[in-house]
Amino acid sequence: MKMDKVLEKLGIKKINEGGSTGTKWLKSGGKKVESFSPVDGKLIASVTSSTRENYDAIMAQSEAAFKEWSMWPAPKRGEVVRQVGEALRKYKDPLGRLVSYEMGKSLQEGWGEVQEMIDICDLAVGMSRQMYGLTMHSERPRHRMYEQWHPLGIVGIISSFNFPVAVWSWNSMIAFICGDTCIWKPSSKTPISAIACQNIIAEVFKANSVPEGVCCLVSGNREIGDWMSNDHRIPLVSATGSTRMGKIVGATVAGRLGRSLLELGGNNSIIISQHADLDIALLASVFGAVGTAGQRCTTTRRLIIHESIYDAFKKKLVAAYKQLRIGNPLDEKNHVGPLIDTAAVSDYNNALKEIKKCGGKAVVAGGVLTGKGFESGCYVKPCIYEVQNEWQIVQDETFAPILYIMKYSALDEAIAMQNGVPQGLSSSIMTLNMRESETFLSHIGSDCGIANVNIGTSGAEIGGAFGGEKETGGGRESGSDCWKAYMRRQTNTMNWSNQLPLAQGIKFNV
Ligand code: UN1
Repeated sequence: MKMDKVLEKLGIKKINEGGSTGTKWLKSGGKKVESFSPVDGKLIASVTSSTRENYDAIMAQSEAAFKEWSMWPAPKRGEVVRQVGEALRKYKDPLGRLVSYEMGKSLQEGWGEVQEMIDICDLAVGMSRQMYGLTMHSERPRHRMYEQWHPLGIVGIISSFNFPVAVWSWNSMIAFICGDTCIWKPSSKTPISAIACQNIIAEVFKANSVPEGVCCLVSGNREIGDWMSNDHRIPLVSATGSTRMGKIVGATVAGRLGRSLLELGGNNSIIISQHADLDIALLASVFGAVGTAGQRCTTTRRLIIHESIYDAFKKKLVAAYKQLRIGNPLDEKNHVGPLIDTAAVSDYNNALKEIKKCGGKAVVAGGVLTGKGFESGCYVKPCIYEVQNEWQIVQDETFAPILYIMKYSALDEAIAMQNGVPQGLSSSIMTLNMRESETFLSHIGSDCGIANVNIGTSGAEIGGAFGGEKETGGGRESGSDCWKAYMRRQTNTMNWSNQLPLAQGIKFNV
């Protein structure tokens, strides 16, 4: 399908207003942001940034909508989300293509991202009938104690470029069934994919007469993130992106004692034991390191390989990297697309310089690709370097396909290396030895939010809670009881006796 057709199908115009309350776009005199594709450097379309005036109008509409929406029974809200899932199935092909073109990930991964949205809709529909509270036994006679979960209000969502549509859906679909309204600030690097989502939502919301203001979009730069973080009308800000951004959002929201849900940087490793199935280990490592051109928070950045298989595995890696096809991600033959922009290419180059300075040895050398098909200047070679875990460059997350490899001799040493970074998102071990895998999964094993056995570090399913510890921010999106993050808990005690017995046996008579 030609990109013009894709854009037309998704209702994208040449210039789009960036602020919406659900089905209505707000006129804005704000700055025009142009979205260029990293695939071929061409302009996709433009979006007009939301002004402060737009933002306040959207917030007011969202507050009004919350009053009505939160009164809809949860299963009815779930029915709307079910229809969003249906609409996403209908638009999976064009939306996946747009994500691939605007962000640069392979078409398979673009479709995969939309599939992740469909999956979260399905999870949310089921959850809309299962948001249980507990009843407790009171210590006082003829008293009933129970807890209820109430909607929170407006949920602010700040999402990053690398999953331009899925991350929003993990938050919004769950927030919707909880009775919350949402205000979404997408990455200014991928604003068109967000407009497309809003158009899909509008179709469903119109058909169901969902109050205007339940699903809002505010496009623009960092300033909007600041407005949201400082805004006491937003009880919960969910932010996905860099640790640097998360520290600012987290501190600002905490400063007003609001809640934040942070899903930040990762520095994920795979331990490859001498007891591993090396074919599985190889595929998982290569997909984990080069998938999305190394721009997932779950990307495999480090391989910690047992000394007895180190050389053999290194050979396999080199051979596999030779097979990688880099190029237009919309061409299904290609494995690796471009980085998001030339600023990301600079970060990649700076990291390579730093690795060399530290004495890192190239196993597969990196470099920027030029020539036919690479005119956007965003294509780089996936590369592999032998390094030391404690080097600062290895401790940092560089959002690029740079894979670090290291040797170990004993499992506890490997686990210490895996844990010896500031981030704590995803981790895995490749082993067929049960003592090793159980050690890795125990509390003396991986310190990450995600720990896998014989699976790579990326590609988590929405059924499990997603997020990590330490500088990854501690938040969890999706997964079993994720709805609790989008609601407030209330404890209720009812006295149906004809006395007032006090708790803890306290006597008080007047
Ligand atoms: C991210 O990069 O922010 O586990 C999310 C994965 C995907 C999500 C990545 N399900 O790789």
